[in-house]
Amino acid sequence: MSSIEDPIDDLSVTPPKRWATGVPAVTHALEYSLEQTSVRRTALTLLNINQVKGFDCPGCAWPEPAPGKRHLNEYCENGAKHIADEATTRRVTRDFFRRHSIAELDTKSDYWLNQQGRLTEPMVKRPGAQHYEPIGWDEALDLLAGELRRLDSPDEALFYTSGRLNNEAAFLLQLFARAFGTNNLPDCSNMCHESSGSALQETLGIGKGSVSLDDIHHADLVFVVGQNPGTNHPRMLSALEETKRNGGRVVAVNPLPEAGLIRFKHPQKARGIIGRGTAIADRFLQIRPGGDLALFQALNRLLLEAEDIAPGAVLDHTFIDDHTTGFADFAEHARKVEWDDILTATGLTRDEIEGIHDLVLESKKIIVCWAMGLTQHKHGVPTIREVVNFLLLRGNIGRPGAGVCPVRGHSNVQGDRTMGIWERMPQTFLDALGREFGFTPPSRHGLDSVDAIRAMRDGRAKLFLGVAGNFVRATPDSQVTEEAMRRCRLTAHISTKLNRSHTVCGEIALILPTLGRSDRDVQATGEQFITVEDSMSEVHASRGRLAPASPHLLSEVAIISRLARRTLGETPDIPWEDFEADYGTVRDRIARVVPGFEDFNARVSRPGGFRLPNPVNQHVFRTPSGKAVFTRNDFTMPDIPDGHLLLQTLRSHDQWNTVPYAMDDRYRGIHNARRVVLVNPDDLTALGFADRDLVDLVAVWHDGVERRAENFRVVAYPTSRGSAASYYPETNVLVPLDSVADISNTPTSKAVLVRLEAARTPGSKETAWDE
Ligand SMILES: Nc1nc2c(c(=O)[nH]1)N[C@H]1C(S)=C(S)[C@@H](COP(=O)(O)OP(=O)(O)OC[C@H]3O[C@@H](n4cnc5c(=O)[nH]c(N)nc54)[C@H](O)[C@@H]3O)O[C@H]1N2
Ligand SMILES: Nc1nc2c(c(=O)[nH]1)N[C@H]1C(S)=C(S)[C@@H](COP(=O)(O)OP(=O)(O)OC[C@H]3O[C@@H](n4cnc5c(=O)[nH]c(N)nc54)[C@H](O)[C@@H]3O)O[C@H]1N2
Ligand code: SF4
Ligand SMILES: [Mo]
Repeated sequence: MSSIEDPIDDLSVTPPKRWATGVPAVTHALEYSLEQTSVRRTALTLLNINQVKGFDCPGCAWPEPAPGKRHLNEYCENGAKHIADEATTRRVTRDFFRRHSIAELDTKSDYWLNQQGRLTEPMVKRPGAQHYEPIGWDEALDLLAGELRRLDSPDEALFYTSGRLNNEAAFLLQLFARAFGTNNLPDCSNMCHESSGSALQETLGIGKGSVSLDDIHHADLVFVVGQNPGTNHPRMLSALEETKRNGGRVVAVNPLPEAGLIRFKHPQKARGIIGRGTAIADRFLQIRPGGDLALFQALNRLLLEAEDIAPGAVLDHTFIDDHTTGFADFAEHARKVEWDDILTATGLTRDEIEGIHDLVLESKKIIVCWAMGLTQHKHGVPTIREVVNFLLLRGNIGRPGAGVCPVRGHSNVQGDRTMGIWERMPQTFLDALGREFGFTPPSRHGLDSVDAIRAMRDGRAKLFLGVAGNFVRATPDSQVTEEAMRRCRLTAHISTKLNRSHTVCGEIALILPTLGRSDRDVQATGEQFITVEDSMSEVHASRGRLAPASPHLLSEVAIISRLARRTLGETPDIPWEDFEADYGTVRDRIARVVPGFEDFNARVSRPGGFRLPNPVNQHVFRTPSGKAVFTRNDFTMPDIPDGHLLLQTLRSHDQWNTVPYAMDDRYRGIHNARRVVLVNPDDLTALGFADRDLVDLVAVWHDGVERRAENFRVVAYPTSRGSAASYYPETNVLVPLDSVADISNTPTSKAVLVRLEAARTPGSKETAWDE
């Protein structure tokens, strides 16, 4: 890819912020909104975010407080920016595509592509063409259906989704894929919380978190591990503030001293606007990257030893005896973990770890929250299993104020899984689906995101349909992935905004523009709402309020239903037309197929919706033994040879996944640049580099292929020794496709072994800034 990347020469650096949100956050959100859209639309959108009769913030999966407890402004800076980005009044028209060839668009930055505005009508790139041209909906969907039918096997098709998709459309998409004959349903979750799902399913029998917002508020001790809530789940800080007000404590574990973890100013409260805000983390453990497995092993060893000294006073034996298996085996193993190993892996002192142990002993109710800092490591699954061991030891599962809290990313990523978006849905789900719709779903597992790339690369998959994401930029090994996509017969994307996945085309390519969460959705039977499930299993309705970005947009439900009809022909037991006309009929079917959704339409119509039961909270564990499982996890840590750094690829404050909104990362003090790499000053000296040097990042991987990201400005930064941090997706080119987490197959986006080299071609095209 020859994309002209973001400017680097305007870089300015200020000290990292010690607090998050407050007035500047509100100002920044309004600025972005007014830049993108009108005052009226800004007011209309902001007043409707996360309100009972409004729409669900598409910003992240953090839950809303109960209906009576919401603020008038129940949103954060980033939620507001996210909505403004969708509610923008800028438009991409057919004229735009006439003016810009696909090759030219491919040289533009991700930022530039997004800034062009909302997509307005279906477009096609025909074989050999240099430009997209307009195409009617009927012709577009006939073309796509025809190519699907022409495949030698349904398994040559891939149906990718991101967690932006709502429940109704997700349910229909997986129904369509399976009625077509494949389980090839890769999704963003494969690159996100798959490690959490794998570890929790195995140990607790369900791949979801067990806690509610109320549990967070009333916990004695909350761990926030591998997560940057100030940027990625801002309202989580309000929840943690409440934990603290109720006397609870917070431990943050991170290689970076992230602003929100240190201090927080509540933007909607006078205290937050004027005062110094609340100090969030009582303890901050600046851990080495990938050291979390060792940390929790250390805590577990300390707990076992404390129990030896005071038998019966430390562990919850009743819970362990009644509800778990594997304790003896685990305990024998856990006692053997060596302190030398622990201290090397974590980079912490024994005093620091013992200090946390003391907090644990003082706390009856403990919650561990985590996100990508744990999941995107080679040993992400064992790390999360060890977190579960830690909680099981003192019975911190299935009682108020305690439990597991994988903090989800995309607003409906959890719901999509519940609806069957998974390449490996259990047979019970497939049987129920087949019974309801009169067909036999395929039972062989489908391809996940990494395997989907391999299949396209090797010519085993030929047709790619992406719904609500940006596959080419979200996935690892950008060059390999782009070549793989270009090998396809057809690539099609159901999207709201222009992105790189539209410029990296198969022989034929389609852009199918759709409604966003904030757009009003009117079908034959009238105005529709959709539903989503947040990170804490709350299912609720979402209603768009704005006039759609263009009269030619179809909803995701409509596009999928129409495509299914054209592809599958007559399906007497699947009334696609009814589904499109009345989303309530989709929910009626969900109610009959998906456990926990009985009486769906009635229950979701209540203000605030309903919470799906998590059997773990009744001490019901759907594991083969019927009990929660202690596991033994071999000690392991990333190997960082001399002269190398372990690079983590993360989000700036001004981006939403693959989409940069601006060039700043305010809380970390980075301004006007994204091609920067944060390195500890001592590592820089040891490596022979200095602050602001221009370097190439070169990945080190055993296949000998050179993976290089050019022209990054070094910033001396207080990150933990041995680690470096840089933004995604600019650095995805460095993540080898085969570098994945054991078991979950998640790309190791937080653990890329790199070396720094003086920039090979400083001042090359890549450093220029275009428009
Ligand atoms: N504004 C905004 N909000 C978002 C998103 C967005 O792009 N923008 N994306 C959404 C999505 S899809 C997701 S999945 C979430 C992601 O939310 P996060 O997981 O918070 O996102 P990342 O930026 O990947 O940050 C990972 C954090 O883990 C830390 N970390 C890295 N390696 C390690 C490690 O080895 N150990 C420990 N303990 N910590 C480590 C990093 O320093 C960083 O603070 O956010 C969601 N919300
Ligand atoms: N190196 C590295 N790679 C990563 C990560 C990392 O931390 N580091 N994180 C991973 C994670 S956690 C995730 S979740 C993935 C994210 O991967 P994706 O979910 O695939 O990517 P997004 O950037 O969220 O997708 C943005 C596009 O979604 C479309 N869109 C937005 N709203 C809507 C809508 O309402 N409907 C439709 N149909 N389309 C819409 C727009 O066209 C927009 O351009 O990336 C993963 N990749
Ligand atoms: S915390 Fe997440 S869901 Fe809530 S307003 Fe902010 S971005 Fe939206
Ligand atoms: Mo994610």
